[in-house]
Amino acid sequence: MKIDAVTIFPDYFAPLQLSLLGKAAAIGLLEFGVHDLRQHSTNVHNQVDDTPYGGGAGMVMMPEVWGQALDALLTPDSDLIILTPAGKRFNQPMAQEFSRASHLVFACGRYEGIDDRVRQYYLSKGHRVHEVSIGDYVLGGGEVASLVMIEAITRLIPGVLGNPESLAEESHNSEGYLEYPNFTKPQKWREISVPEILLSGNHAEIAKWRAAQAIERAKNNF
Ligand code: ABV
Repeated sequence: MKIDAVTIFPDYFAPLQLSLLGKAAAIGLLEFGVHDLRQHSTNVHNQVDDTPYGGGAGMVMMPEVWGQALDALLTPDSDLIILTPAGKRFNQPMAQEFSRASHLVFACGRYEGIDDRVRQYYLSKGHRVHEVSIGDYVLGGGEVASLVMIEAITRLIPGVLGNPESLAEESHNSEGYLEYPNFTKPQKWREISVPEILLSGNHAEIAKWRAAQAIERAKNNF
């Protein structure tokens, strides 16, 4: 999978070289491109934003620079992801969907956002355009949100995760995460023992216990 990010802060993407993602890139499973939006400014001051039509606080990112940057990256195989707090909430099923894509382009805007004609234009040209948010809080820009998405998406690509069995594991809920509490050695730590059932070797009873724990935990999320 090819992943491009367009940003005014390319340094935010340094973590892509670390850990499993860095290794996946090193062996050619992933290919990352990070692009400085300012390189596409035609303005003498390398300006990329301007005041909003209709008035109001903040600045809006100008369509011309985004057009130049995205024209250079998008092909019919691309999915354009525009990070915005107003976007569709990112979740595990979306991560699964995107993990099957061949080219993701992350457009990282600042909070006030990108001139909406950028979205309109690429949509009208037949590109797949997704406005996405990672949660109901406001970030300074889309960079960290993109990193979150990239990590959640790429770990689902065969070969990226160290242990493929952790992906195949049955004990995940619909959002894709383990729902019961986990324990490892030592059997007793600071006077707290691992639940006896987990030492029993009775896999049917263990599965029942874990299911009950999962229900207990789920209650706390509502
Ligand atoms: C993108 N907040 S996604 C750009 N939750 C700026 C802020 C922001 C996003 C999110």
